[in-house]
Amino acid sequence: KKIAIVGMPMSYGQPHPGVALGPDAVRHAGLTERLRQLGLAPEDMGNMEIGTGERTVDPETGMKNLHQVAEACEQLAAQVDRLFGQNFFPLVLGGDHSMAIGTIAGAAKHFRNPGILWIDAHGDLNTPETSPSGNIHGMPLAASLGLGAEPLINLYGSAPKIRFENIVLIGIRDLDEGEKRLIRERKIKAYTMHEIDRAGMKRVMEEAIAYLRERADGVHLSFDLDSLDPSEAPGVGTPVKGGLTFREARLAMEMLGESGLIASCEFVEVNPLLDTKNQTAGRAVDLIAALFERMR
Ligand code: DIR
Ligand code: MN
Ligand code: MN
Ligand code: MN
Repeated sequence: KKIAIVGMPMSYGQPHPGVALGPDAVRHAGLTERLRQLGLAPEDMGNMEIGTGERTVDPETGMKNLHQVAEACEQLAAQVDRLFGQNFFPLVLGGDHSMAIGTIAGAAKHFRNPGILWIDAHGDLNTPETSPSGNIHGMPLAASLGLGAEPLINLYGSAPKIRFENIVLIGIRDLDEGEKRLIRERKIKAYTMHEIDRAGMKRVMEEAIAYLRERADGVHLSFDLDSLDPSEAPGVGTPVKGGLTFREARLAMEMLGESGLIASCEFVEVNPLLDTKNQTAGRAVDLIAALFERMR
């Protein structure tokens, strides 16, 4: 399958300037060259166009830039849908994580039972009611499950896009109260850093892959670079200590590639203005290469 690279310069889901430059930072770190060295011939579709409207806060819900995010995600969903239709493997570069609402909406059209592997320091399971910040990058997984504001959950098809039992979270270590409650009540499969430390990444990935293989007919990988430890990936808006080592993350990508389970992916939250020497984009390239190297 041919890889299609799509840049999504989304920044409306969070407050830090610079995350819209993420896709180009990853290109500058040598993405297409690395994939070509693996014998692949990726096609770069360029960046999506994002509105430039001013930032807003909904007075009733506290949600920030709701309509700007919804509109951009709708466009991305259509692009991902189109690429699947043309038999591409979509590789989407972010941009803040609110974009996942669009990627998942587009990908979900192509599977009866879509699955999600969500690798992140955060759960991104907030709703407008539980969000402490109003930032939509803390809500995309909830929205894909059908929880949250109407314009997000019914975007590019009606809610829900995925089922609670078809998602796995890995690397989480910073959850808000409402997110903890949701994970507990809906029995969401989640591996925190504590569990990765105890069982090891190999075991965690074996379990996650077996779990998703049993349930889903196609899995989307949503990789937030803040899942890595900030010492390896400082260029993110919300770094959290105690994260994945590069080696753990690379092993996860290699095992996923070998599994043949992944149908689409996104690597998000790279912010070159918060980075040192573009190293976070560099790690993104390394991890993308590790995923595809084992896929053939
Ligand atoms: C926090 C931070 N849970 C929120 N979320 C982040 O604002 O909802 N997600 N940083 O990536
Ligand atoms: Mn995230
Ligand atoms: Mn995160
Ligand atoms: Mn985020």
